Amino acid sequence: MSPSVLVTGAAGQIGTELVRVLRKKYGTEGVTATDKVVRPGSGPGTIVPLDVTDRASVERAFREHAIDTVYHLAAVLSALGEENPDLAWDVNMKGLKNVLDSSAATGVRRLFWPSSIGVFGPDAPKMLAPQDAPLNPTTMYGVTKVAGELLCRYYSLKHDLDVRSLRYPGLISSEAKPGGGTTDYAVEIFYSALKSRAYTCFLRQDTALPMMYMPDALRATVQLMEADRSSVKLHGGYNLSAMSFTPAELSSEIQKRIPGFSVAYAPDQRQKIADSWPMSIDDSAARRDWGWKPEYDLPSMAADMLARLGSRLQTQKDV
Ligand code: NAD
Ligand code: AKB
Repeated sequence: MSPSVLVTGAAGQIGTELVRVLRKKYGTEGVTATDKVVRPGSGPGTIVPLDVTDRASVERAFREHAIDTVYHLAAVLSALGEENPDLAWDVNMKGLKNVLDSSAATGVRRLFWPSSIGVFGPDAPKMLAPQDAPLNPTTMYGVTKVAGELLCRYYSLKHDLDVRSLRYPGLISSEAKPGGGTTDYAVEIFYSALKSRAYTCFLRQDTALPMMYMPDALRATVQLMEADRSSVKLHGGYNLSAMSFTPAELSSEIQKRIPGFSVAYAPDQRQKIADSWPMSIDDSAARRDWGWKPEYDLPSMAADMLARLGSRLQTQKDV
């Protein structure tokens, strides 16, 4: 029997694409997409309003739609979280606890909640940060992700709730723009390359960070959620990796395909966040436990992004 799914934060970068994937698998009726902000004409189709900081509304939505599987994506990302730490705490922590409590109260069986490379701080190894590296983040976003991982683990031990989680790297997508993150430059740069042949990057040219193309992230998410329960050993957050690159390396990959594209560098407050994160992470636990393997590297991601975004920009005026 198909699960009855609810997605929070469905109008965001991941939600826009994940809802489409889930609706293809389980049917439109089987997937209730929700978000606080419902912008007409954007997102993955029908979205119903739901503010995750409102516990009663969350529990009501789970009951109304007889939900058994939740993808809880609503959050405030790293850069916005440093500008507004109270909002980050409220949405990321209160929102997650409301979703966990409502899940336990209504009999939700399985919950996906994304963690992030933001769990790591300056004391984690810079190269191939391991699954069990020290988690001492220096951003409010990272604090909420570490506390969130612990909370997810606690609820999976205390209740019969099967919580699954991935520490996503920075995600690159041709479909929906990111909002409020430190890795957003790696998406913005493609829009600028195609629209104006020039980009000013808010990170230094030598800032290496772990990144992933959205099709790989969607595949990992579905693969983890469909894995046999006995193979999922971690309920806090699996390290997940595909590629690592610097702004200079990404720029030169784009320049191979768009000669004349120029990049300037004007690092801002996001540089400090990027400097606190590892350059690459070790995802051998995900590979071992449920068979994770990425498909895209830097050249294949850049080629696909330019092709897909290029054709969207030609056909849709408001992109
Ligand atoms: P996003 O910022 O694009 O989308 C988040 C969505 O949450 C937005 O549509 C926003 O309207 C919604 N939202 C905010 N406050 C809300 C509230 N109170 N109630 C309901 N909805 C609310 O983020 P994303 O990139 O889609 O990220 C989704 C999840 O994945 C987050 O937990 C994020 O931390 C995690 N993640 C993302 C990345 C990435 O590179 N995109 C990397 C690592 C982890
Ligand atoms: C951000 O930059 O905040 C996100 C993330 C890596 O969690 N993209």
